[in-house]
Amino acid sequence: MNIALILGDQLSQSIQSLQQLNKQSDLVLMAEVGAEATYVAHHKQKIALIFSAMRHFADELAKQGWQVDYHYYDETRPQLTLCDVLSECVRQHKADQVFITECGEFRLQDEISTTWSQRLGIPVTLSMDSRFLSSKAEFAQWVSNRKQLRMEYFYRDMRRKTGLLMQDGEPVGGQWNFDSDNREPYRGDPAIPSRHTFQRDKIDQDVLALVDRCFGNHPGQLTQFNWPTTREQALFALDVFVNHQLRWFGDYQDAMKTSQHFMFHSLLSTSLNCGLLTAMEVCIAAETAWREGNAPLNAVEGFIRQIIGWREYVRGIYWLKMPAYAKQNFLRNTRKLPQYYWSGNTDMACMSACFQNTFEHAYAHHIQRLMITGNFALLAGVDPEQICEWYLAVYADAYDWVELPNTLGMVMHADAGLLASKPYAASGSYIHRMSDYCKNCRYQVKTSSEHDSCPFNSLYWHFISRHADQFQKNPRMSMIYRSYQRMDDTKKLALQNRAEYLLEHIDEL
Ligand code: FAD
Ligand code: DLZ
Ligand code: SF4
Repeated sequence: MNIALILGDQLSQSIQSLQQLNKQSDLVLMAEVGAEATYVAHHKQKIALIFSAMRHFADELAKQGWQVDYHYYDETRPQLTLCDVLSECVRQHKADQVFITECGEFRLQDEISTTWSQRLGIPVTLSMDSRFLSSKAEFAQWVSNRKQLRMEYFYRDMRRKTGLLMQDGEPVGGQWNFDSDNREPYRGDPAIPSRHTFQRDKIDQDVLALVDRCFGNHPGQLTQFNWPTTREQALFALDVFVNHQLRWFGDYQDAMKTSQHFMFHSLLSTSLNCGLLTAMEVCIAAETAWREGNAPLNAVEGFIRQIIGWREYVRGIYWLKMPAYAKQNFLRNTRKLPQYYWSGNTDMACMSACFQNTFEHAYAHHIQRLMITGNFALLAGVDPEQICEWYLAVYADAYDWVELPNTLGMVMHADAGLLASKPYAASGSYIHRMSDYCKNCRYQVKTSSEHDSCPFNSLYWHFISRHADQFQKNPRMSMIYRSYQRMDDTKKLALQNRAEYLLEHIDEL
């Protein structure tokens, strides 16, 4: 008998390990284990999502005639690892071979490929994860042909490969990228559609109770849990997004508004990343909306770019550069992560709004992650490992392959610009322009060095000044360095004093 171990983020009918089994004679194993649920302090909703989606997927397989051995979380043995459960299963069934689809995180992939076969005493065959459009080998090949890595060129190749938004070998609309039409601030119109509430079945309810009981010390709340936990629900969420929100996605992709946690974003990353949806079907649904006149090209192109461009690109970089990538710290940052990242308690209204979203929903949209909580960590010089751990823990869509390049590379610039040619550092003016947060804040966004000035302002100039060696020759930053050089010395000193005061009292903001 052969066993296929299907992991919590491999919940796809097309998963490779399933194709290698014989339905009549072989066995599918799925296991809820403490080791995976606690290797970082995952948000309660993330654990609930994975356990519930795993249970639903196992039921689906069983209904299709697969023999499934499902290991429920064992409250009496919270330390169990996947390999512990697998070895019990191998022993019990006297299995000949184990099939596993390569996993998303280096941590586990490395452990499986270097130790499991020996530990189990039978061959463990790892197969490629064909759910991604670009395999690790194809990405490495793509990189080897270029002097400079740019996501935009990779994205164009993915458009050619998939045929998405292409006509006769050319991009539809005559250009590859419509970003210049996107990124408006939001002024209250059009109305943001409210999010659909999913009915919770017995499986969901059991899992929510289990997580509440066993992972009560993990961050976040369960009360607003509303993630799709079945493929059917995920397809419904895709349909609602494509037909009711996608048309505004491009225009308001970067906009933020108090109490509007989701804006016009899709919330599909959790379903994509655990396997309930495939990247291609999501993109085809978006393309169809454009072809049928239900969404404009700028929105659809922008959305598809995030998936076949950024999502595939960061995965490529991750596998190309791991494990050394995780240790990079180009800016030599060492500051401890301020305590409000875990408690949510801060007077900075923008940060507080993002923390609220994060803890209530295990979600924040891209600009909240990049330009608020990420930007602050960059300006404050937080140790990349600590901020990476935070992002991996608190978002329901977080897996190392996608979280690490986004945080360490895009946000913290710790990879010396491999992912982003300039740091995404910004002062309070950017936040003021793209949101309404500042009007409810105890800090003043218009000033920089007063006792109540917006912390982002002086910290921004402190960042610019302290990293002049790394960035002043960067052509994309030359304008900002010229502005800084033109600033008079009294102003520079006042900014410096305010920033240093803030850094000394960073936990109290
Ligand atoms: P939408 O805004 O609706 O975008 C559509 C889809 O595009 C997303 O579902 C996602 O699959 C993809 N996408 C968009 N941007 C990116 C990106 N930069 N990288 C990869 N895929 C992207 N995304 C994750 O899926 N998991 C993570 O752990 C994660 N960590 C992040 C950490 C930081 C610091 C930052 C700045 C970004 C991170 N992202 C991560 C990317 C992005 O923020 C999320 O994919 C997005 O917010 C998910 O919400 P959504 O489904 O509503 O996305
Ligand atoms: C994230 C997660 C959690 C919380 N729990 C489990 C689990 O109990 N069993 C399982 O198979 N997978 C889980 N996962 C997802 C894995 O951590 C994920 O497959 C690896 O990190 C590789 O991407
Ligand atoms: Fe954030 Fe500064 Fe605006 Fe307050 S004033 S919300 S801290 S940007």
